[in-house]
Amino acid sequence: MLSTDIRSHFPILHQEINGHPLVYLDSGATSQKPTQVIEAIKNYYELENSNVHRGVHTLGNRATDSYEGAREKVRKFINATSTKEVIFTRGTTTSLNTVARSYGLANVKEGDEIVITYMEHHSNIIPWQQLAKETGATLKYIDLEADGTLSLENVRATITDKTKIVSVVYVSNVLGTMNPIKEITQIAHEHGAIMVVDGAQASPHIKLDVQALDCDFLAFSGHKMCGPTGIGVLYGKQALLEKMEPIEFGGEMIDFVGLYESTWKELPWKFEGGTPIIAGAIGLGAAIDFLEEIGLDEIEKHEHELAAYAMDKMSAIEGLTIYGPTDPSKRAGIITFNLNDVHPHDLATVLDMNGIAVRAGHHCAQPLMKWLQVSATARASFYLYNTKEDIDSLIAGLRTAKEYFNDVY
Ligand code: 7TS
Repeated sequence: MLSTDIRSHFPILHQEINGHPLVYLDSGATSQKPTQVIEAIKNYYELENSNVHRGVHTLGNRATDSYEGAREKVRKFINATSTKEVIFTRGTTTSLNTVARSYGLANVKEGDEIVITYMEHHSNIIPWQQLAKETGATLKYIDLEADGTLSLENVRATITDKTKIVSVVYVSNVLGTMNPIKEITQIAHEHGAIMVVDGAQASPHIKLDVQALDCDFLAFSGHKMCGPTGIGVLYGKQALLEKMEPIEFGGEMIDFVGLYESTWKELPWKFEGGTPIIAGAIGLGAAIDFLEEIGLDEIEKHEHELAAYAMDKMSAIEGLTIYGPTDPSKRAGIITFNLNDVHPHDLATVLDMNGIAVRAGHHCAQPLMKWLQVSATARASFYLYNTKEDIDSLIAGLRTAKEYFNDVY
């Protein structure tokens, strides 16, 4: 387990909610922010605030250095070969839409196939639905195994020579399933398709290496990995990005503007129209420093231990159903569950009365809810600052809720 000292870096955790110490188990929605990130953003606004890439005055140069410095931190974090492959976006949603609108519209035509899975977040479904509608392509879903994992047989059975794009979540935000991205990428490539990875729930928890995965695009968000909201990343292989058109046009992304024709800046800036998310990128850079100092391997190990501990304790609660892989080593620190017939919103409300924050609802994964044959679930998601005591509080909260609802349901 990681040291509980880590909690001292997160000011928000040291407060009471409804008369109880806060137990934050909703990092899957967004993580809390350490002082290092808050300070980096404050430092930028207090000492460097200026627009970037204008190169005349000192503050502008400082801001540019910090912004581009953050890009280099991201490059190293995901092991991209060049900063040309690292585009700052608003988050995973924007990154995935950029691939669909730019690469997708130029390369997908009627009769082609786009392949995703039943466990995707809406952000990795709707851009492809729209692309399929506009181009006449077919959207296909890879089916899941009963325990919510993907089998490579099903992957092979779904991807064909007509497939142009395969887009799969690395870690499911509902089931916690960790998917075999490297193997799926290989299968996609054997059929001449490109591989897009939704890394929103992976980047906070596991070491990413785009060269080892060989994926063509990777999308993730800063706010789930200790960084601020409003910043995310689209990684893309340089050869593909070079051929792609921007989807936003205006200042910052241009080289030359004439009356009727314009040319674009080189990568990565041609995809960053308008004043960029400077403070956000700097905050994300600080978050990466923070995570790397602790070590992604250590963080992953910590979460596996918490998940195993929680699953063991939760399985002992009669009437509690856990969805997803039963083997904790096959899942990240995300546990989705229902308690008897109690509506997850009611359950989350009672837990909140006890200071415990969990998410309830469809988790932006309605096709997966349909696959699970439920309308909603409750979800506890862990991060590096959670402890076994947090899990004990959850278990106690669940037992209280069970008693409370015994009379109601
Ligand atoms: N993909 C996955 C797997 C996600 O979990 C999320 C956000 C997104 C994409 C979208 O990320 P965004 O930063 O662009 O919004 N997931 C959740 C969640 O599980 N609860 O709240 C947000």
